[in-house]
Amino acid sequence: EFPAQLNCAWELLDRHVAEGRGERVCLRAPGLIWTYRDLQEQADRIANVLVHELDLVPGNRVLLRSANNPMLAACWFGVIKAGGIAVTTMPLLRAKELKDVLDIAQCSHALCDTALARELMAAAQLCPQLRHVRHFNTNARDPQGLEQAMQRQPRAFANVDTAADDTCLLAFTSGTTGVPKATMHFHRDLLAVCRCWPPHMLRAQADDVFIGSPPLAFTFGLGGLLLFPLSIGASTVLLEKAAPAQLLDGIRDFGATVLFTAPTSYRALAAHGEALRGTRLRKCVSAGEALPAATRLQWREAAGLEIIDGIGTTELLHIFISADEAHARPGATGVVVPGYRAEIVDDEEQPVPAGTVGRLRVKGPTGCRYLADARQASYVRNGWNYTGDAYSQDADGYFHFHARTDDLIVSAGYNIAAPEVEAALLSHPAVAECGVIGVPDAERGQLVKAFVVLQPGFQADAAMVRALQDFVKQAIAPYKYPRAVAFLEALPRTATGKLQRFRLGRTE
Ligand code: 3SK
Repeated sequence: EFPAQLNCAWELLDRHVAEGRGERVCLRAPGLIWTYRDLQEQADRIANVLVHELDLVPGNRVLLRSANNPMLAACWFGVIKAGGIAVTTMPLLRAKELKDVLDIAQCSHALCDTALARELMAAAQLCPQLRHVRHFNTNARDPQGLEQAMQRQPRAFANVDTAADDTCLLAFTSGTTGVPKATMHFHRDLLAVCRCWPPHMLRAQADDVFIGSPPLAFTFGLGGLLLFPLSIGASTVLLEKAAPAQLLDGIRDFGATVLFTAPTSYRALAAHGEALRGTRLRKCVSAGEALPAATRLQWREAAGLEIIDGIGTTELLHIFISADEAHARPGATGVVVPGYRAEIVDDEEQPVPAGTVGRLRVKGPTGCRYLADARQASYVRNGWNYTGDAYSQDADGYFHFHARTDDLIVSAGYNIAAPEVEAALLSHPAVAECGVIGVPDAERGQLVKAFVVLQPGFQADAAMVRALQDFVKQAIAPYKYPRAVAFLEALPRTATGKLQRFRLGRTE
């Protein structure tokens, strides 16, 4: 489907300028508007700096470190135009984690927002392979600043003639276990994801304005806030801080129409139903963790909009099961995205009948390629990607999430999906957030234990424990109720917002 030689920056960015759309608004941020021509110029100058000042050759890995902002997008394109490999990192990473990324990816270059320089500089001391670091968003007098170097370079750059199968992105995943893995993605993968889920499930238009919270270092954010809007010539708002209050301001101030965020954020935003109803928002996408039916309902009532749910993985780059607004079913993630195949299989890798819970496996135009990691052999078997999720499929082809395969609690012979108990707890008015795990128990093998963050104004006491237990027993099969309940101020989450259940076990 793709020519043997291609650089994805052409289709995502340069094509719009070449075809007369250079003056369309491409990126927005507080106090800043860039057209497609502006972004192209910035990216071209960065590519020139990399090649002519910093000796970058195709295949070199360039670590990118920044909150979501236009310069990060320009750096991302600059690296890819120059034939480099963008190594995107979560802004919250500390020196130790950055050192792991620099080592695993063998980065020779780094482009870093000056606001986040400290931790990177500490990591750089320990990584001799890192030859060049440049900072951006520096003050105008810094001679080492990337912007100053850009001014010394020509305005145009001829993209390196890369192969469709050349790696252009290393995206890291720590999953829920905490041990980082780099996933390799080719130029053609970045275009393939733009042709699968967005036209079938999102159906955005060139006049849409995208906004959201996930960092561009998380492939959910990279797709939703950069690849997808640019692939259709739309515009995108990049917010450095996208907590619910800032997101709400952004939706209002920029007239955003398409929102990408996670269930936790939808729950917080739902509290501002009135403010949301006056906005231009028309499409709301949720991924990153399972969307509880209660959150879908809460959002429908608050914003008058249906959530487009989806599951993707960093390994497969973006969403492969989803349902648009018209086909959403509470409690189901959706159906397989055109272009992908998905099946539920048992432990012997045999497909199971409708309604039976098993392991989800997926194949399609994108797939897992870990960089030098033995875990490749268990993720990809016989051409199928085993995502580590326990799902069932109903007779209509809808996929229902049950748990991560390692989130299944086996208690007194019962299989209990932690997310199902969490969803039940979340529909109690006193519960703001919760996480459920199995803890060792002499009698039952494992015991269901809930860690609960209460809404303001509720009392964390024995009466509340009993109330929550009774509530869960009424909501789902009573054997699933949490026999132990602890109250926390906040839940441990990954930088992408995923609940880290393995850390809950250590909070005791
Ligand atoms: O974690 C997810 O669910 C996800 C969703 C969309 C794209 C990428 C990812 C990792």
